[in-house]
Amino acid sequence: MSDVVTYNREGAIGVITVNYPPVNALGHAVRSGIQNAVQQGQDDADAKALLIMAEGRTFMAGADIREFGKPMQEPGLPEVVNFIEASDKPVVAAIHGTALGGGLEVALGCHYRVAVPSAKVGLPEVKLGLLPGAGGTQRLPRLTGAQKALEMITTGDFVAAKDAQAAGIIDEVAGSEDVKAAGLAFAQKVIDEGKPVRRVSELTDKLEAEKGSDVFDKFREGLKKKARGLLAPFKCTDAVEAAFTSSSFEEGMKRERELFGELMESDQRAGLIHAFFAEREVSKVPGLPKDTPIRDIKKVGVIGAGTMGGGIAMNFANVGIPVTIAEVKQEALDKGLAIIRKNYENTAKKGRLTMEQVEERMSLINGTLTYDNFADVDLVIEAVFERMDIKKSIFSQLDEKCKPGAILASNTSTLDIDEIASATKRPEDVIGLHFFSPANVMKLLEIVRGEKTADDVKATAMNLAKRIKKVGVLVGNCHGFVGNRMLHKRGAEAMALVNDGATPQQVDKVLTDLGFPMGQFAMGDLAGIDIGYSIREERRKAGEDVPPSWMDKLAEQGRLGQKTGAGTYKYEEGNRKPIPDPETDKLIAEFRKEQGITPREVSDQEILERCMYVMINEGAKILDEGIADRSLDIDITWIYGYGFPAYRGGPMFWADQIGLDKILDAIKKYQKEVGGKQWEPSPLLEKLVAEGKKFGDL
Ligand code: 3H9
Repeated sequence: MSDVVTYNREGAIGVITVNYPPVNALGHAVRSGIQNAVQQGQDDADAKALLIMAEGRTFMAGADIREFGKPMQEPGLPEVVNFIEASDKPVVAAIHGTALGGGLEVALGCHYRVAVPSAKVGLPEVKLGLLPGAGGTQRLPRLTGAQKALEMITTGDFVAAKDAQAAGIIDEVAGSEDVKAAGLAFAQKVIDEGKPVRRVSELTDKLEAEKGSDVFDKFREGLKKKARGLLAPFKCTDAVEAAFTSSSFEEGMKRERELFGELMESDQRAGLIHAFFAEREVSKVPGLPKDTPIRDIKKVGVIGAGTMGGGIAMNFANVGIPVTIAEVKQEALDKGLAIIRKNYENTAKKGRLTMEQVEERMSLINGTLTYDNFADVDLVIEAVFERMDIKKSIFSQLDEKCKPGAILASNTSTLDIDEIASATKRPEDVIGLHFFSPANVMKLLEIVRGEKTADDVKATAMNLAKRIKKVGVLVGNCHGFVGNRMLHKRGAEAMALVNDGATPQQVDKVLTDLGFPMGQFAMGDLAGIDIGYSIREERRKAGEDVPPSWMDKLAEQGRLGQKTGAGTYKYEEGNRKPIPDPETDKLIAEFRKEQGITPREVSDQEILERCMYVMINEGAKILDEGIADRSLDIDITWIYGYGFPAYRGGPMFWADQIGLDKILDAIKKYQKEVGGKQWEPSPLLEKLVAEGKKFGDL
C-alpha cells in the first residue's frame, strides 16, 4: 500500500485517507493508492461501509496538473472513479476544504457525500481550458439537472456546502468542522439504517425529465457573449448534453473522453495552464527568500482622493485595514469620500454587499487635510498627478512626518522611483505600488523596486498584495516599468498604423479578435486621451524625438475620451459603447494631408504584427535589462493588468507558441520598412533564436 493513501478500519468502517500535500492532487500514487485501498475495503470482511477522506488543508483539489502532457500511468482517473462506484459496500466521501475537478469526481463516484460547513465543491477544469474528464459531465447532471450542471461546469465557480446540498450534490452538511467525525458518523448511519449502494451513474430521473429540452441551445446562445473566444465552455456544454442524448452512461462517458482529448490538445489549454502556474510562480521572487521578514501593516495612508486614490483606499477597507486619505482641499476630500460611498452602495444594490458591510467599510476610511495624521501609519501610498516635482515635494514631507520604518510608496505608472526616493533620507523604505484602474477591481499590483529598496519592504509589498487579494508582480525601475513600457510601444505603433491608412476601428478589432476586452483606442478613451498627450508633451520638452500625432489634435480639441463624451470614438450620454465618429475620420484625413501622407490599405495581419511584435521585442529588452526577472512576470502583468487573454498564456508565452524565429524575421522586416528604435531587434531575442530556444527556457 502506498503511504500517500492508507486504509484503516474503525469499527465497521473502512477508512481510506489520502495524504498528498499540498492539495491532495490525484497524481499516479494517489490514484493507484485509492484503487488499492477500495479493493482492500472490499476484501475486509469486517468493513460494512467505506469512507474516503483527505488529510491536510483540503479534500482532493483535482487531477495533478503537473502530469498533463506526460504519458498517462494506469490507472486513469475515470477508471478509479468507476472502480469506487462499482463497490458492493456503500462508500461515503467526507469533504473539507475544496473538492475540485477530479476531486469532486471522486466524491461523485462515492455513493454518499457529507461535507463540513466551510467546504466548497466545484468543477474548475474549464478555467484550465479543459472539461471534467472523469465522469463529472455525466454524473453531475444526474444529481442537479442540466441548468445547474451547465452553470457549474462552464464557469468553474465553487459552490458552498449548503448550496451544494440544495442542488443535490451533497447529502448532508455536518454540524461541525471535524471532517473525520462527520464522515464516520454518516458512514455509521449508512450502516445502521441499511442505506443501499446508490450509484450516481444509474440515476436517470433528472435525465428523463429534461430529455428534448431546449436548455442546451439557449445556454450556447448565452455563451456566445459570455465566453467569447473560448473553446472549453462550448465543449463542456456538448459533454453535458451527451448525458441527456446518449443511450447509456458508458456512451456518455465515451463522448466526454473524446471531447476531453480534443481540449487537452488545444493551445488554449496550454495557455491557461501556463497562466495557472505562472500566477503561483510570480510570488516566488528570485533572490527574495521565503523567510524574508515582513513589516506589520495595520494602518494605511493614501494621498489623493481622486479616482485612483479612492479605489486604492477601498482595497484596504475591504480587508479590514483602516485607511486615511489626505487631500489638499476639503471639497476634493468630500467629493472623493462620496464617490467611495457611492461605489459601495452600487455594489450593495447588486446584492454583493449588505448595507451593514457598506457602513463597516466606510467607518474604516477617514479623511484628512494634513500629513500630520500620517505619524502612525505603517504605509503611505501617494496617488497624485504624474508630475515629478509634486511627487518629490510630497515624499520629502512624508519623510518628515512618518514614523521610522513606515513604507513610503508611490502609485506612479511611469516615473523614476529612485528619483522619488531621493527626496527622502530613507530610500530603503521607498517602493512603487502601481495599481491599475479601477484600482478596487483590477487584480494586478505592479510592485516597483528602487535601487535601494530594502528586501523586507519588497517582501512586505508582495505579502500585502495577497492580503488585498491582488496578484503582485515585482519589477525593476524604468520609464513605464513592465506594463506601460510595453503598452506605450503598442500605442505608438497603433497611432502610426492609422497614419498609414488603417482606421482606429480596424486596429481595435484586430486586438479584440485576439482576445483583448477592448482595443487600443477604446482603452485610450477610457483612460483619458490627455494622459498620453501629456506624456508625449513631457517627452518632447525633454528633447526626445516624438513625432506629431492625430491624437494630439484630438486632445487639443478637448476630445479627451469617455469623460468628455468623445475621444477617438463618440459616446452617447450614459453609455460606454464606442461609436465610430466621422469627425475623427476627418481629423485623421486632415492630419495625413498636413504630413504629406498618402494613405494605403493596411492588412489585419500587419496590424497584428506591428501592435504585438513591437511589444514582444520590448518585453525581450525588459528581460535582458533585468526589469522583469522572468518571462512569466511579463505574462501575468499583461493578463491581470491589461486584459491579455489568459487562454493565450500572456504575451511572451504566446510569442513562444508562434515561434521566436518568425517573430524576429517580422521585426527585422519592420525595422527596414517602418524604422525607429522600437524595431531594433532585442539582442536577447536574437540570441534565443540563434540557440533555438524560447522565453520559457530562460
Ligand atoms: C482535473 O481535475 C481534470 C479531471 O477532471 C480529469 C482528469 C482525467 N495539481 O493555489 P495554491 C499546487 S483538472 C497540481 O497556491 P490555495 C499549486 O501549484 C484540475 N498542483 O493554494 C501550489 O503549488 P506551489 C482541476 C496543484 O490555497 C500549491 O498546490 N482542479 C493543483 O490558494 C498550492 O496551491 C483545479 O483546477 C493541482 N490540481 O488554493 C484546482 N492545485 O506551492 C486548481 C494546486 O508549488 N487549484 N496545486 O506553488 C486551485 O484552484 C487552488 O490551488 C486551490 C488551493 C483552491 C486548490
